[in-house]
Amino acid sequence: MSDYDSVSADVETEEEIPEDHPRYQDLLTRHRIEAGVEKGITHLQGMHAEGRGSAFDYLLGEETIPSADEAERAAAAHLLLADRPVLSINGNVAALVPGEMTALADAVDADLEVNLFNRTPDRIEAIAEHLREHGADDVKGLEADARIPNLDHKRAKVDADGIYEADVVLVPLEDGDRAEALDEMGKTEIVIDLNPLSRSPQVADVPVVDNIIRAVPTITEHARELADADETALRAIVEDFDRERALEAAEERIRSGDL
Ligand code: PTJ
Repeated sequence: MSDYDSVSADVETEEEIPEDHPRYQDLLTRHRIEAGVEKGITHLQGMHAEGRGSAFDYLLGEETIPSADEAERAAAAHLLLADRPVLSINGNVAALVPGEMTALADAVDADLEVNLFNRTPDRIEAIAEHLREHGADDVKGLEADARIPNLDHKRAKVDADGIYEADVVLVPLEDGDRAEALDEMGKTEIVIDLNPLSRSPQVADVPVVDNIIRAVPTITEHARELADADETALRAIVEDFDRERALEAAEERIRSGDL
């Protein structure tokens, strides 16, 4: 029997997951994704994405490695420097960290935009409502009155005054084609993805190789600490960050981690 079997089979609510379980964070993540699917927020493909992420997290030791923390600090600095920062929300992000994304948006004065790979009006509406239930007062993504160039019609839809006009975008768990298309638009792209070899972190200005449930609160913490920093100090953090080194450090940890 695996570490999970005895617990996950009969867990009905989040509160029933024992906090002292050795795989607590992973059980919690899996539970939130299942609940997201049941609520019509998360696409079934989100379960596959979660499984892939979970395997990489296991290999990373299920902790924020030092290079990821540096990336999270650089992400906070970029968001604070931005004129029009936008945080992108898909079905997995909404299920896993709705309140945490709202708190980050508040800390860096960013907009939240629902931006789906498998786009349906019902899921857009359900996710916007879910975010409002978690404290968001203005949710973008419902207008979809602009298109990301070089992507097929459905996957290209964004808000003209949201992602389309943004200078800095946080796109967690993003599809590779869309991450590349946003990069080609010249945006500063922050990607959260547990797989450092995936195309999205490979094209990101700031690849954050960490579980989103740890990454988002950490970026918010850094943003709060840096709230009074001047522009020179923030620019120095951005310039000191080395994206290649961050990707290499994560890959090295995965290949040589002590499990
Ligand atoms: O809600 P939609 O329709 O927009 O669809 C969202 C998914 C995630 C299904 C869609 O964007 C998709 O299929 O994504 P991919 O191509 O599977 O990429 C998801 C990436 O996120 C993979 O590289 C996973 O390793 C990674 N990932 C999964 N869970 C986490 C994660 N990264 C960080 N934290 C996680 N909890």
